[in-house]
Amino acid sequence: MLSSVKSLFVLERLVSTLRAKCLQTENRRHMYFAFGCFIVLVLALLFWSVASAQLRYSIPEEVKEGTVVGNIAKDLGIDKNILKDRKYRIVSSDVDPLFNVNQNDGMLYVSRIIDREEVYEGKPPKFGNMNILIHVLDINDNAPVFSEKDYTVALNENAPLGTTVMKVNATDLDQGSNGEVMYSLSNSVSQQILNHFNIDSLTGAITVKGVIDYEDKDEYEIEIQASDKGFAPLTTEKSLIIKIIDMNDNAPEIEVTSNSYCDC
Ligand SMILES: [Ca+2]
Ligand SMILES: [Ca+2]
Ligand SMILES: [Ca+2]
Ligand SMILES: [Ca+2]
Repeated sequence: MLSSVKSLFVLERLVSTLRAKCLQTENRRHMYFAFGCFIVLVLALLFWSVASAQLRYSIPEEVKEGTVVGNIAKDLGIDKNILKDRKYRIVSSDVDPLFNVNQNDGMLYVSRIIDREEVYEGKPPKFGNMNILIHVLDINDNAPVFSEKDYTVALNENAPLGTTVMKVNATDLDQGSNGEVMYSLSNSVSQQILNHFNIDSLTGAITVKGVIDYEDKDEYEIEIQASDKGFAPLTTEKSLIIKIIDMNDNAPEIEVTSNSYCDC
């Protein structure tokens, strides 16, 4: 594919040479006809060559400005002076382009920090008539985000074991394991909470694990956390408040007081 781009430049030179020779010959009419056919053929070939040419590179997101993406001149197999002579440059629909070509050294550079989560849907930049496909590799730069700012829920005392109290949800913008979320109770929660509640690491469902007694405790505040599965996981914590509803589960207690009275 890249050799076709190189041939583009060779063919251009060949056309120039032939044209010069044609002008010198006496039988110009026939030569012009042959030359015309040749031009059509060459243009078709050029069009095909350019249309099919494509460069591909990969870089991680968030690399600093000035990072080298690739050596365009070398990868096209052309002299970097040609890039300069023909004023090849990156064409982008973006007002603030992500990449630039240095016409002196033929290298493609990062113009500004690239956030994969921001530019993933962007159009590929063009170089002359060529698309350059630059795959921006994900890094784990987003922590999970809970769907709610605060979580508060009411729960009847004596709720059966296994009752789902609430289901929390968090999402993560990163890709693959960097964006997969798992839930847990925070390391800081008390033994009392661990005895009474459980969280499903996959679904975020919080369930009753022990006997809930309003007379024992009427409110729980549980720190839950969502972590991604990145190599260096990122974690977000959130409070869940569970208000226990009193049920009529205690019979009145009759207190009998005996008073001694003497009417004597
Ligand atoms: Ca990012
Ligand atoms: Ca990312
Ligand atoms: Ca992440
Ligand atoms: Ca009770």
